[in-house]
Amino acid sequence: MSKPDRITAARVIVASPGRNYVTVKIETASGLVGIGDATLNGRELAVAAYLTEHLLPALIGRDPARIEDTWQYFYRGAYWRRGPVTMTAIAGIDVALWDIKAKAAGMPLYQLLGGASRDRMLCYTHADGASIEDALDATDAKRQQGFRAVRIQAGVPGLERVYGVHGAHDTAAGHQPAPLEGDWDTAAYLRHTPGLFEAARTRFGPDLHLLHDAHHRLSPNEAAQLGRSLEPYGLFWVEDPVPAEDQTAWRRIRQQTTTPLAVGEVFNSIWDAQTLITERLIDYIRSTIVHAGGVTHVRRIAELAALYNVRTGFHGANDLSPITMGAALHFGRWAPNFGIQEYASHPPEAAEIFGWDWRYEAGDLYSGETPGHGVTFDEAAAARFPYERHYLDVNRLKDGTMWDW
Ligand code: CS2
Ligand code: MG
Repeated sequence: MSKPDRITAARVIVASPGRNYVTVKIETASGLVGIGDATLNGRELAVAAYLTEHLLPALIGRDPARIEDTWQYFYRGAYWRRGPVTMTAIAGIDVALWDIKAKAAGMPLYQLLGGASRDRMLCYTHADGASIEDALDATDAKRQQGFRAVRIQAGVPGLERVYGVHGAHDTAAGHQPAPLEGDWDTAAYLRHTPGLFEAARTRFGPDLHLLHDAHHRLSPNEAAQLGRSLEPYGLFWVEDPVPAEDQTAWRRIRQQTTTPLAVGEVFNSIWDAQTLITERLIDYIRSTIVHAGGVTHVRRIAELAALYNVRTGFHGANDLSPITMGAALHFGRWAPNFGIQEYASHPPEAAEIFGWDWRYEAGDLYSGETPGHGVTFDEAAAARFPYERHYLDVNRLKDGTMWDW
């Protein structure tokens, strides 16, 4: 039996090509290199420190092929298990090790997972606007690019900002001093939103898949009202209608509306979704590879979901690096219960440090065939884009009460 390979080096690179990304790079004695995404938007350095101080030193000398054992070692060994920082850090290592194993096997990652269940993955993208007309014009522009599924968000009269869409801040000032603040009025939103989708159906007809993200802002009963008010417009899904800590609250929503429900981008373990999946309270699980412990753990979530006819709808905002998109497309190519992949394109500068073989065409995404996950990372180029502190926005009700963004 040949001598097992050994991990000889592992490091974290934080770079900001248009926005911050955290990348894990692992090297082995046999000359293999694997990379993983460990980006946690607004908390990047917390993950980088967790990796650099607490995980990567213990990687050196380990057999890179022992992915499951390494996952268990860092999950059970943390003692203080779960949470977004811990699970994003583990994910960065996990994806880099799957990249190495697939390269060692000379095959694209989807083959290692079990081969292709499909050749193309339906995707959806974002269309936002300050008004309904602006949002529908943005939607039309995405249709012209071939998208068959679009998430539509429109400004609500009386509110300053379009919810769920990051505000622009003065990046010339370098580190952002504090989060931008949004404003919110649930009653105004509930009055306004049905009109957005009535106008969308009138303009685009029945075939375009329409999605919407309520971004954690409603109560269960308000979410039930929203879902019921949108039933005439046949949405693909309403996402994150309520904060997801209280999984049982979704029973109320499910009893009251047939509008499909999606949740999970803020989840970081199977336990966050266990009740939602096993009680069939949702239709799509959005937990993705970078924030839910990597391929090793997300595979467990997807397999549990498959038992209950819940499909994947992975998070794919541009604060997840091209590495996560690459790994997600290999995962989506294999997963028997793949549903849809979110695709909000990365900043143009990202292509100066990442290279990828996945591609978009006519509303679908295609994984590559390169051994591994098919994404490359130019560490020298990354040095040209130093980290800058940027926050996720925060949100307040009109009376100043802190609310969910
Ligand atoms: C949004 C995200 O894409 C989505 O569904 O919820 O853009 C989310 O706001 C960001 O990923 C948070 O970093
Ligand atoms: Mg979302």
